[in-house]
Amino acid sequence: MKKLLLIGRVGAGKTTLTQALKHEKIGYHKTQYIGYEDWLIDTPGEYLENASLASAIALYSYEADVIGILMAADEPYSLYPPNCTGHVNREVIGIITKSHSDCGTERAHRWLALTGCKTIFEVDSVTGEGVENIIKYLSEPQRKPQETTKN
Ligand SMILES: Nc1nc2c(ncn2[C@@H]2O[C@H](COP(=O)(O)OP(=O)(O)OP(=O)(O)O)[C@@H](O)[C@H]2O)c(=O)[nH]1
Ligand SMILES: [Mg+2]
Repeated sequence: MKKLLLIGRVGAGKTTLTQALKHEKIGYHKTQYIGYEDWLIDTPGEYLENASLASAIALYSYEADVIGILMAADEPYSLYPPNCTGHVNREVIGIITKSHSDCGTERAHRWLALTGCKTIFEVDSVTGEGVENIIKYLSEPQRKPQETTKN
């Protein structure tokens, strides 16, 4: 499995997605510190929301193969600056959680696409909908960086 680092604002659904990906019982658990287990790294939302903690996310990204940036379908605004994936030297995927939400996923899709994410998943971690697509993606071999040609 590729190792996945999950980031997103408080309540975006990182821990619930972690539980769903590991086929664990879904239950609320506030993340107080960065949880590093097997192929998943769960982070507290405060690390994304607070500039003084954000550098820890950058450090942990070096431990991961893929960075998953989460956005709940009902989030009122995006925390991610446009083209921010360009700063990351790892594959970055977008994950829309709470996809059952009345708000729909279209707006979250647009915001995640704006960050530069080419691959975007939609999940509902509570019902399990869409979660297998992420597991399948993580099970596939790592994409190799494109070879550069010499002139
Ligand atoms: N229906 C539904 N509820 C969700 C989903 N993801 C998260 N939730 C709910 O949203 C709340 C917050 O989810 P968490 O997984 O704790 O969020 P988090 O991103 O880990 O939050 P922090 O640890 O505070 O950063 C919980 O009550 C979850 O049950 C989802 O995909 N569908
Ligand atoms: Mg959490």
